[in-house]
Amino acid sequence: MRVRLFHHDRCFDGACSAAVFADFFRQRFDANAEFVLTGLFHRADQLFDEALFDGDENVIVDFKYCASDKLTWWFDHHQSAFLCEQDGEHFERDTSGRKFYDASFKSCTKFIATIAREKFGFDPAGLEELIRWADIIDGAQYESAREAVEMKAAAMKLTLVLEAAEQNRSARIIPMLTKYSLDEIAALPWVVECFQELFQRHLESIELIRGRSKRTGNTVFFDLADSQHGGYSKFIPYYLFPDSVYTVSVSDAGFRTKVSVGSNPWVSQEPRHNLATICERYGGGGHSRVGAISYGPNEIERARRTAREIVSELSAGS
Ligand SMILES: [Mn+2]
Repeated sequence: MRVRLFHHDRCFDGACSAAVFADFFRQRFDANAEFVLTGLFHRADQLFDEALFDGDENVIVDFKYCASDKLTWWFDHHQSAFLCEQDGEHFERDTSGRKFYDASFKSCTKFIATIAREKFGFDPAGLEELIRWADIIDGAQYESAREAVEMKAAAMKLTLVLEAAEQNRSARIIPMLTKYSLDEIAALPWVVECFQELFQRHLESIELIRGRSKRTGNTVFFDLADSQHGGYSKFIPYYLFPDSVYTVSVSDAGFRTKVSVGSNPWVSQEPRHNLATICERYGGGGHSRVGAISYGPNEIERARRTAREIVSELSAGS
């Protein structure tokens, strides 16, 4: 059987979700299933091409819903899982019992493992480390900004490699995630080499963000649209400004101009704004504590205008 498996790309949780789903499917449905991995990104002009659903099973994990009858499995935990009302209604009408949504899970990896165990008798033994780290990383549950920025743990090294990766790199890593430990994968020579190069850039990003950040009340803003540092770690601002609450940035991700909106996971007060809701107003989405809006590559001015509006909304009264 051929399984077309779509997953959130450039994302540790997206990679682990694909790996855990494949393990589950092999264990409970077809031990010889062949998986064809396809990474998905959030982008301005996103629409699923139905022709892509060419497997015996077509699966989406850790990514928004697609209202196609060819979709046979779906798992997501993003607040903005439905692009429009019709998508939500299509999901509500589904009677397959194989499409699942729960925004209360910190990682889609843990969500898949939980549903697979409770509803399909899957035994997730051996996947505990993967599930625990997906929850820490997707839920930003690090001890401190320093832990997040220094990237000492193998899972964090792999996150850096996956987030920057070309599609074929995640396709190389995903099949290993359920076979080897994270330490073993992070120690592979090609992974080490890739990590070291990216970590050097990460150190440069820290200095760039330090120099460009402007603070308005509780909100830090920086503009990296003219730099090649679009893939910076979202924890850098809280490492540099530990008492800030929100970060807004504009960056260039090549195929899109991105406005990122985040909140500091280490300040004790719960943020007053739902960032996914704010981003949805501009056509973006995300989770309550982190969101993003994608514009076309030539819409930098529009992205900057949006960023200014969001900075004034978040910093008002602070
Ligand atoms: Mn996720």
